[in-house]
Amino acid sequence: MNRTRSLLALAGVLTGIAGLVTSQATVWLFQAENGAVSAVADAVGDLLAGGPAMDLGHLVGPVWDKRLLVMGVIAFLVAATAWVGTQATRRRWLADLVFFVLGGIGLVSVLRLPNSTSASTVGVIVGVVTWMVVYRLLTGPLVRPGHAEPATVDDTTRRAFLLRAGITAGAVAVSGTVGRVASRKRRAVEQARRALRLPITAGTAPTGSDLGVRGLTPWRTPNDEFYLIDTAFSKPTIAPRDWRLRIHGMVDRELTLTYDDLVSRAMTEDWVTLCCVSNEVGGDLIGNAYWSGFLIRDILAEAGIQPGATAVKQTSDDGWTCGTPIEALTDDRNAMLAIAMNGSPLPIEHGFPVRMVVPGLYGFVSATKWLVDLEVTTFDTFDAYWTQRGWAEQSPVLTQSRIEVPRDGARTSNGTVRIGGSAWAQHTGIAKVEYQLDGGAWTEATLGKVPDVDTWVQWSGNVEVSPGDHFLTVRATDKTGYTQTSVRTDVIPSGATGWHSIGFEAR
Ligand SMILES: Nc1nc2c(c(=O)[nH]1)N[C@H]1C(S)=C(S)[C@@H](COP(=O)(O)O)O[C@H]1N2
Ligand SMILES: [Mo]
Repeated sequence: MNRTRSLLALAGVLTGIAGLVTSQATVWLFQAENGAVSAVADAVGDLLAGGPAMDLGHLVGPVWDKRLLVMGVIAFLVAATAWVGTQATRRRWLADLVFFVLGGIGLVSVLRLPNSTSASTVGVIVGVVTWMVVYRLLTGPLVRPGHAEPATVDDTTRRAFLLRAGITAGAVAVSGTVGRVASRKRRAVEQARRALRLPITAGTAPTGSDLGVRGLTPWRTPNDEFYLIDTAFSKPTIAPRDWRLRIHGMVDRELTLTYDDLVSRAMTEDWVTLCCVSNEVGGDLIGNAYWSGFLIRDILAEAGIQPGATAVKQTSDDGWTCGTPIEALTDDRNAMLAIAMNGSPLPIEHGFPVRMVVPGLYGFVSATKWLVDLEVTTFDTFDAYWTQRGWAEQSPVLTQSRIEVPRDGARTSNGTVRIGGSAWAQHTGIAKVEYQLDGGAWTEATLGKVPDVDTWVQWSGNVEVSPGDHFLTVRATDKTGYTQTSVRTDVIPSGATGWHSIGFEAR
């Protein structure tokens, strides 16, 4: 009887540890910043710091402070789950309740930290599910269904319990190891990335590209604010020395390039605005950076494009594919194999060590991150990742504009109100932006300076408003003379059309 109680407590402890490990392994695997335990420790630390005379950091230093808190959180969890284990016979429902409450605390702690991603949330969920499953698995042999008393521990129950405990421990060790290895690999690649010494510059934004209107999105998008879109839940981590690019298909000479082969070439640097086809009218899946890389047309010329080829199929290290017309890669635009963004080697999330950047085309048909393979071919031989899923085969960027100031739903002063935003038609160029207050006449906006047609442009203007509700609409005209249609279309299959409008209240 007492022995059963200890086994039940042991089952609880193992359950607790299993959930902690799978949760943390998830966070490592997806390379997120915040694990639940560390986040709860932070939360407890903040609570204590606000409390009376409990400045642990003062006594033991900030690092130990955090370590003590983490150990405290783990100790508390282990004690709680041990106790939950002993309750398995009489109050089975209690376990799930405790798991949900602990999971809830974990979730809140994770979500309050600014740098948490969805992987931190997934980590908490994985932990709670692990608890629920392992708890049932381990306490199963120790409770007699329908009885308030534990099963007596005979050899059969003990063996069943030990077997299940062993399986659990093994699974936990494996998941912990996989997570560790993933995070170590990431750290190693991060280190190799930081150690790179490349002849790259951060570029200088043209004077007047930023119009100085408060609240406008900066003309240059800093790397850590650049939107992120990809299908890779766990980002590929490729050390430069392991990277190879194979160029094959309809070419005279197959090429395989190493990172050193690539960076020994003449570099091209250029401002290019990249945007996503999934960007809704007024959306923010767009960013502008100074890219450093190597002209794809030179590399394709080295391989020798055979007559009849129309497309280059790109494959990423994670298997993602897209197709780009040969023409866009060989005409006078700076389609490049980019290795740096705003003067730093590509961040891992943005495709380190090498990605494609093609001015004028949406990312899903051109901007392959973690690029490893280029096949010169024709469009009819393949369907790329998104094309298989109903999106277009070819997809040039559509002329668009958006209002950034004031924000939709904002309150402004009355009288003269500064307004502004961005407009883009990459590789075509913006000729004119117009805005319209409350459905009145169109007024031409002031445009910021741009280096060429491959970037977005800021626009600004003034409106005179009386107190009350107003709405503001914007439209752009590109350098072909085309003015944005007001007809709203869905983003699928090849990008949204329509004018961006916002409402605001002047007081
Ligand atoms: N390997 C890979 N590359 C990819 C994608 C992807 O899912 N996998 N998404 C593309 C899409 S849809 C866009 S819009 C851009 C986004 O690039 P960013 O995340 O650096 O902003 O990358 C493109 N390259
Ligand atoms: Mo995209």
